[in-house]
Amino acid sequence: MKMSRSKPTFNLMLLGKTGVGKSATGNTLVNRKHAFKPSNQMLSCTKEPQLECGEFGHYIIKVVDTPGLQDTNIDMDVTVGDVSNSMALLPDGFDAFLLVMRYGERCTKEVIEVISALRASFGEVFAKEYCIIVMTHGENFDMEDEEDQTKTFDDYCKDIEGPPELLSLLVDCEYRTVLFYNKSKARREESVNRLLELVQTMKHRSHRYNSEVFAKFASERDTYVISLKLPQLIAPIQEKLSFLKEYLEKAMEESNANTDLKVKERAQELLNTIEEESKGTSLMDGLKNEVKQIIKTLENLPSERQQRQNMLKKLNSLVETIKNPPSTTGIIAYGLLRRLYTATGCLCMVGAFVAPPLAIAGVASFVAAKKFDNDYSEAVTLYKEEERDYATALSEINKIKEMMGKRK
Ligand SMILES: Nc1nc2c(ncn2[C@@H]2O[C@H](COP(=O)(O)OP(=O)(O)O)[C@@H](O)[C@H]2O)c(=O)[nH]1
Ligand SMILES: [Mg+2]
Repeated sequence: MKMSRSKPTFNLMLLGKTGVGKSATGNTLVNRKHAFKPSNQMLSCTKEPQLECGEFGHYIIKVVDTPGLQDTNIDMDVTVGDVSNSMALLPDGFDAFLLVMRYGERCTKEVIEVISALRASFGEVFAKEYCIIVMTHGENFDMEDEEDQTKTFDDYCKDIEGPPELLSLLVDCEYRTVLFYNKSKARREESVNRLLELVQTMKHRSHRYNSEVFAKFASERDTYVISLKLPQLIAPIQEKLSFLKEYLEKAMEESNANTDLKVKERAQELLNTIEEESKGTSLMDGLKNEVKQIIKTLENLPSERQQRQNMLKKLNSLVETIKNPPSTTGIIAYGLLRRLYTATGCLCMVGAFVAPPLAIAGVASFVAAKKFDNDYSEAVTLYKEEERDYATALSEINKIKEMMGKRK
C-alpha cells in the first residue's frame, strides 16, 4: 500500500493477553480485514510481532501486533525479549501502547500479571504517558446498557470495580479508555476516531517511546524479572552455600591446606554465579555477603587453626589439673616445706654475720620459700575448689572444646 509521506503518522503497539482481540483491533486500525490473523486460527496465530500500516482520513496508522502474553505463568524473560523485538519493528518509537482487554472480562490473576509485567517492562512512563486501555467486544456494553441509556462508557470506566492493580492503572493512565467494535462495520470508525483523539491529547506527542526510553528502564526490568525468578535462582545457590558452611564446620579438624584451596575456588565460583544471576541488582546481596565472608574465613584458616591448637593445649592442661586436685597431705607438706625454707633462710641470715657466704644460702631459701608460698596458695585455692563438682567443671570445659571444634 502506498503511503503519502506528508500525512501525520500514529505508531501504535497492541499489547495484552491472547484472545482478547488484539489482532482484530489491529485490523480495524489499518482498515483491512485480514492484515493480522485472529488467534483462533491456531496455526497462524501471532508468534512474532507483526507490523502493518493503514490510512485513516488524514492520518497514517502503523500498528505492531505482539504475541499474546501467556495466560498463565508469564515468562518475563520471553516477554521482555518479545517487547524488544516489537520495539525494533518501529525504530521511530511509539505514540501509544494499546493495552487490549475484553469488555466484561473478569480481571483475573492473569490479567493482573499482564498489567504488572507491562508496567515493569516499559517503566513508570508506560501507564502515565503512553498507555490507552482498549476494550473490545463493544457491542456487549451496548447490550448491557440497554436498560440505562444514559450511562456512557466513560461513566462505566469511572465506576469500574476490580483489583487495586487495575484501578491504579486506570488512575495512572488518567482513564484513557476506548470501546472497540471490531465486529460492527458501522461503529469501527467511531472506535478509531475516539482512539486517535486520545492519542492526540496525550502530553508526549512530540516524544515517542523508542528503544532509548526502553533502555532507560533496563535495570528496573532486570530487578522485576529476577524478583519473579528469585526462588528458582536461589535454590541451587543455597545448596552450594550449605556445602561451604558444612566444610567450614569441620575445617578445623579434618581439612588441610590443599582442600582449603579447592573449596575456596568453589566459593569464588559461587560468588561469580551470584554476581551474574543478580545482574547488578541488589536482590542477592545477602547471599553475596555470606559467600564473601566464607572466602575470608577460608583465607584465615591456617592462623585460626594454629590459635585453636594453642588454646586446646591450654584447655587440656586445665582439665588435667581439675582431674587431679592436690590432696590434703600434699597441701600440708607444702605448708611444712615453706616453713622449713623460711626458717632455714632466717638461720642463714643470722649466720651470715659470722660467715658472710651464708647470706647467699639465706636469700636462696627465702626465694624458695616465696615460690612455695605461691604454690601453696594456688594449691589451697584448688583444694577449696575441690568442694565444687569437678564433673560439672569438666563438662563445661569439654563444651568449650567442642565449640572450638565447630566454627560459627
Ligand atoms: N464480537 C466481537 N468479537 C471480537 C471483537 N474483537 C475481537 N473479537 C473476536 O475475538 C477473538 C479473538 O480475537 P483476536 O484478535 O484473535 O485476539 P488476540 O489473540 O488478542 O489477537 C476472535 O474470534 C475475534 O474475532 C469484538 O469487538 N467483538
Ligand atoms: Mg493475535
